[in-house]
Amino acid sequence: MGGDIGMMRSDRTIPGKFPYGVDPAVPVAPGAVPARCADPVERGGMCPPALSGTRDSAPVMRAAPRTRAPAARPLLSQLATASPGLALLVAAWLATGTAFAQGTASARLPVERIRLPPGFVISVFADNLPGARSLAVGRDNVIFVGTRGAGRVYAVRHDGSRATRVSTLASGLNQPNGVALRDGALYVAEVSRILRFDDIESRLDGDLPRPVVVTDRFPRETHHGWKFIAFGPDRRLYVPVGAPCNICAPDPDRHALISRINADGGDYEVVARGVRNSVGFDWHPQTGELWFTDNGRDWLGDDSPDDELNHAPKPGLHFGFPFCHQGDLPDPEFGRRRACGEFVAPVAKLGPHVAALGMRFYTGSQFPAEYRHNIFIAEHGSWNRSSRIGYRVKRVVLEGNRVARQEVFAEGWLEGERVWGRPVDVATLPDGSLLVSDDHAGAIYRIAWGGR
Ligand SMILES: [Ca+2]
Repeated sequence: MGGDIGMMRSDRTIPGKFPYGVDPAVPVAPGAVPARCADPVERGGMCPPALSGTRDSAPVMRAAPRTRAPAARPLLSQLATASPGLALLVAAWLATGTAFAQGTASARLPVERIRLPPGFVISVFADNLPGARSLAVGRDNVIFVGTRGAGRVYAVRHDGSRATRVSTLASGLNQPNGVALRDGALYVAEVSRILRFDDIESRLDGDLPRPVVVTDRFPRETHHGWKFIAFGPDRRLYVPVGAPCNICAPDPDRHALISRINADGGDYEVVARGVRNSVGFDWHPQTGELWFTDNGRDWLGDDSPDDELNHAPKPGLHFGFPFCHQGDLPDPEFGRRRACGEFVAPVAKLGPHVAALGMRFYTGSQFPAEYRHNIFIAEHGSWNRSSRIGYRVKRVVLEGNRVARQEVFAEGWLEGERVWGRPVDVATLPDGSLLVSDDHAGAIYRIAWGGR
């Protein structure tokens, strides 16, 4: 279906400075709470820890673990008066403490506490990546990494087992969550724009390319406005647009959908409707069909509805939002208008509030044969459940287009109610090892098969 998003905006150079700043064409509303924190759903690692709702009539939730920095800070001004040198030292220590919460020092990320199936090993692949979210694996040992509130896009060069150099390609962007590669160019999704950095992989060591705006016609709402993007087997760019709310009935051609556009921004088309907020999708390596995760609505209790794994074998399907959740749960408000039977049910219920985000088919050959073409799903973890859930990587085993089973593959970022990491995306390296990004610790992990 056509739409005004399809208007071509190629080759317009963005004003602003790259790689160290840009004047976004779409400014954030003045005085607004930083977008990453205004929307409590799937919040990034750098929001305030208090978990009371900001948008919904929310019960007060358990606070996230505090860093030691806030409590100690008032001492600093006293110290600065008494002993400026000591105050500097303490300030440095506090900075380190904050960094632990948001991630810089790999020595302090306790990856040895992550539990994996026997034979697998996990290590810190990269750190010092505040807000690390979506991953795009480039050629020549480069990984591109999007963020949300950090506003940055990183390039991580590596030696196959860990990062050797990290650079910031762009900063000051509006929730640049999505990254995708095609024909040597990097595409970056902000809230309403898609940017393109030409020849990025061959220009990392020289003059970085200035990005051009592929399109700036996506909706500007920041609620669920951050985007995962990926190129499909049809070489078109798939761009989701989340519902601008927890629960509402928005224009079905503008929100709560997955769209696709040509690489030049043209021919906007809605591929799937009734999708509340998908932050991860992939195509089956054999069928070429689209599979995607979708985040369930909030405030229907601790145990419902489930997040979803969906299968879209053809365009034009409707997956239920806002009328029906998890395939069989009518919405208390919108469920009277349409029946669950009118919509495509998920192929798997993934659990309530787990925040299922990045998902990829495993196409490597390093892991044991039974992992081939499984789906790995990154669970960012709950923000408003009285007992936390998620914060792990799940494995989904398929038999044809049916889900045979799902099981936890990697867990340990959640310890009791304490959280030290939040998986966002997964990606397979050419050697078949699996990367997992973490926007809370600001890190990327690598999971490899050690054989045992
Ligand atoms: Ca659904």
